[in-house]
Amino acid sequence: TLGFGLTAQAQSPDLSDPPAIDGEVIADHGSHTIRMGLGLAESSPQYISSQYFADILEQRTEGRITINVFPNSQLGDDVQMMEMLQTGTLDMTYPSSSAATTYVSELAAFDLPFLLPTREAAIAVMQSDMAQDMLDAFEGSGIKALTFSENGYRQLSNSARPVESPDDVAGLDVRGLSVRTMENPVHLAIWEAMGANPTPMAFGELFSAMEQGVVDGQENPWSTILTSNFHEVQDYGTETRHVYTPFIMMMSQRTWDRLDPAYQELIQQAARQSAQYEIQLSAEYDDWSRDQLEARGMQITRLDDDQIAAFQEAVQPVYETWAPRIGEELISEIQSIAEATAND
Ligand code: KDG
Repeated sequence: TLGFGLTAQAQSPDLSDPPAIDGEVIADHGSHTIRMGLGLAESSPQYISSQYFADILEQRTEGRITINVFPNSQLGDDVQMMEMLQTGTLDMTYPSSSAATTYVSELAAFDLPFLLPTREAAIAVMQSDMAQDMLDAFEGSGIKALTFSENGYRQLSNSARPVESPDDVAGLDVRGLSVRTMENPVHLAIWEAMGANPTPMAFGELFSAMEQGVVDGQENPWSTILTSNFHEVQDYGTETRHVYTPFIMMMSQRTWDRLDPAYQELIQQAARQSAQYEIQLSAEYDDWSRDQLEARGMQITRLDDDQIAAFQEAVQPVYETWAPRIGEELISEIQSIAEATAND
C-alpha cells in the first residue's frame, strides 16, 4: 500500500519468463501463416502464452510458420470460432472446454461443480490418458484438438449485492440474480439450482450486457474478470471456485492436413510447451488478480468452509441429473486421479 489509502495498481503480477526455446530448426517444408482467434484480452495468460507458442514456431522454422493471434473475440466467440475451424475459415482457436461439449460430450465432466478441489488435481486430470482420449475424440469433427491448459477456477461477480450464500444468489425477498453463463447445459443447471436466472451469452457481448444491466453478473476466473475490466461494471465478487474450467487449444483439421508431418509434430510439441507456460501464468495471476480487483474497488467476499458447503449442497441436484448422463464411471475416474494428488 502506498500512502493515503492508495494501493499499487499493476497491469500484471511478476510473471515468470517463458522457458527458453531450444531444439533444432525444422527443415523447410513450405511457409504457412496461421490465424488464431482468442476470446480474451492481450493481458491474459491465454494471449501471452499464445504469443510464446508463436515464438516457438517462428524460431524453430526460421519464420516459415507465422501465428497471428487475434484477441478480444474480434473474430468471433468460442462457438463461432470452432465452427470456423470446421469450415476452414479460421485456423486456430482456444475455447473453454465447456463450449466444446457439443463435439465431445465427455468434456461436460469438467463442468460439474466442485469436482476438482485443487489446481494440482485439475492439472493431473488434464494430463491424464483419459483427457488425451477426450482430445482424440474430436477426430472426425473437422477439429484437431492439441492440448488442454488452464482457464481456471470460476468466481461469481455481480452488480446487485454482496453474495455470501446461495440465498443471496436466489434473492428470497428480491429477485434472483441474472447471471451470464457460457453456452453449456451443466452451467445452466448450476445457476438454476442456486435460484439464479441464468442467461447463456457469448463472452464478447458480456461487458456491455453488464454495463447496460441486461445481466447482473457473470462467473469467470479472477484473471479474466481483471483483464476484461469487468470490475468497471461489477461491484461485488465472491470467491466461490464453483467450477474449474480448462481451455483447449485447437486447429482446423483442414489446416492440420495441409501441414507436413514434421510441422505437425512441432506444432503439437509447441502447443504442449505453451500450455505448461499458460498454466504457470494462470496460477501467478489468480490470487494476484483477486487482490488487484479489491484494490480497484471491488468488494470481495471470501467464503469459509461452511459457506462453501452451503453452495455445494445447493448444486447437488446438478449431479443427480448430470452424473448419469456424463457417465458415473468417467466421473469416478476423474475423482480418483484427483484424490491421488491429495495423497502425494
Ligand atoms: O478465449 C476463451 C474465451 O473465449 C472464453 O472461453 C472465456 O471462460 C470464458 C467464458 O466465460 O466465456
